[in-house]
Amino acid sequence: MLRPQMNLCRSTVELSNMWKIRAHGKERPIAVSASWNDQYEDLFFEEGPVGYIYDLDVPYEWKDKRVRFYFSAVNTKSRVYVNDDLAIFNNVGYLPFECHPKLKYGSTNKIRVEVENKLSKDDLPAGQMPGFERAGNFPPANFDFFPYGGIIRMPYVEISSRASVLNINFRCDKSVPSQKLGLAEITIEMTDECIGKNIEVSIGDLTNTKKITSAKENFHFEIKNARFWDLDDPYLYEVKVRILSGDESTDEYRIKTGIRTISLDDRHMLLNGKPVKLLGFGKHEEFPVEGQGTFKPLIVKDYDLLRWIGANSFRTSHYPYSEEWLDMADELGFLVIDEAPHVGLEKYHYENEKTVDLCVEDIKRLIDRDKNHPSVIMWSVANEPDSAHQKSDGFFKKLYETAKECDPTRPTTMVSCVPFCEKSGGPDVAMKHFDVISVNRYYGWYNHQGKIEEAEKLLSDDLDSLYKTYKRPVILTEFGADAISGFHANPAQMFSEEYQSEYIEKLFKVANEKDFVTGIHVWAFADFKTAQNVHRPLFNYKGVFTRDRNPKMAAHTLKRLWRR
Ligand code: GCB
Repeated sequence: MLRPQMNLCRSTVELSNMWKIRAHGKERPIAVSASWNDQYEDLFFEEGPVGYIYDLDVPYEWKDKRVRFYFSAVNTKSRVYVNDDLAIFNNVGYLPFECHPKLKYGSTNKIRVEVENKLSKDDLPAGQMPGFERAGNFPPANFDFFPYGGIIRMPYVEISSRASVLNINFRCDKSVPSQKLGLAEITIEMTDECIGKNIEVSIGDLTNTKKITSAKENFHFEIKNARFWDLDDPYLYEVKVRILSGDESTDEYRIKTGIRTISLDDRHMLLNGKPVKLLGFGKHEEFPVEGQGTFKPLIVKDYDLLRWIGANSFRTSHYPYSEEWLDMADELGFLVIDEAPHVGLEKYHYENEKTVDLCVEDIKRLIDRDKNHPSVIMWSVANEPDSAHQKSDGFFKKLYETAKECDPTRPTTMVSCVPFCEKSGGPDVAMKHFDVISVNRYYGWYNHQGKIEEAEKLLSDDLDSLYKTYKRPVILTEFGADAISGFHANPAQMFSEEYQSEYIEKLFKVANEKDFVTGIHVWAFADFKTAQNVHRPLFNYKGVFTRDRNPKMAAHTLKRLWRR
């Protein structure tokens, strides 16, 4: 699936006017792309179903066109109705879906999206298992961020010719950086109406044309003296596809992508054949008032702060972010670990056919959406599952294989916190399936509280033993400490800015000295909203920036450690 585009052959309408929300017997204006929770006080804990209403004028000229409704993300379950006819049901949050509803041309069409965001063990990210009501979070999230709901990302209507490009898959993993040789394999999927017409594909100044004989065509390009996408020179090539009928183009689609290779040796991740160390954060895509949504100034601001602090990477913890995030990473030269919305997985999910299928579908849809971004260097199929449970072995093997089938060109990981947050007890049984060993460790915070020196030793031994066991590159995907901005203590004590700063500096240095540690991500980039429980005074305060993006002491410390 391609996202909608405005170009010489396609028109795209952003459904960005105020929508109406129908909830609690009232109809009120509501903004998309943002969550409903913080827009009205009485919707803060709303789980739906609520109705989103939009009147769309559909010109008569669209009648002979391909009209596609594209929802960038709706959290979490939704049914789209057009003029009261069900057009699609979607149960995957954070990822796009599309439909081609029956329309009334030359008339106003009523769009209604029924959205439900009730946490349950059958949906992902997962709700808490029954039995946790007394001691658990409210809302009952089996994860540590606020379960925001609504049409969180922009919906579009795209109008194109019936002879249209449907998908583009760009691969360049066979390229040879040392010879500056770019080898690109481009697969184009099209509607059947394209068959018999011509297709023209170009990259840079190379162009190839052929007659379309099937709905899928492959192209190979050899780009001599290629300019490789790299952290210091994130050069993007334009790939342009045109469907031609005689001299006229009936459709066109352009993507910007980069030529680069990602590979591994037994200690490092290699970008264009050279070891690269990931320095950065796990973060969240959320902000006051908008909740989870696409707030473009925030994206710009966060990249500016990532640059300021000297980071080169981040993980889209714990769900896929807006596509705009990846566009910017491509353009600015950041490396992204792209994570599926799989947090809170446990035994129930491994044993239940429906949740297994849902996870497989998430992975396929994540990779389909993000496969052409050079910034995406690795897939993460889950964060902190109960990977000590025996059943997680087969489950994660399946997710690993799914990711590899969809994309053999990128490494795949699973982020483990075993043995610290396991439910089942015992060692991790699923990590062995993955290309990179990613672990979250909180020595000096959740265990050995307040004792940074002990934490240094424990972390060091732990990392060494992981490498000894797996002989693969290791990423410390999370370590961190809460600090409430303005809390100070001498000597450093938990929750003070001093403690967070000292903890991050000392543990960073421990991990940084080990050459098999190919990445170090601090948890977290900024403070964020989460569900209520006694450990969280309104927010998770592990950000090195406050929720409104002001630096804490630890941010200055990292800037000193990271800026080259
Ligand atoms: C973790 C989780 C993350 C939490 C963090 C914390 O291990 O992956 O979602 O927010 O710890 O602060 O406890």
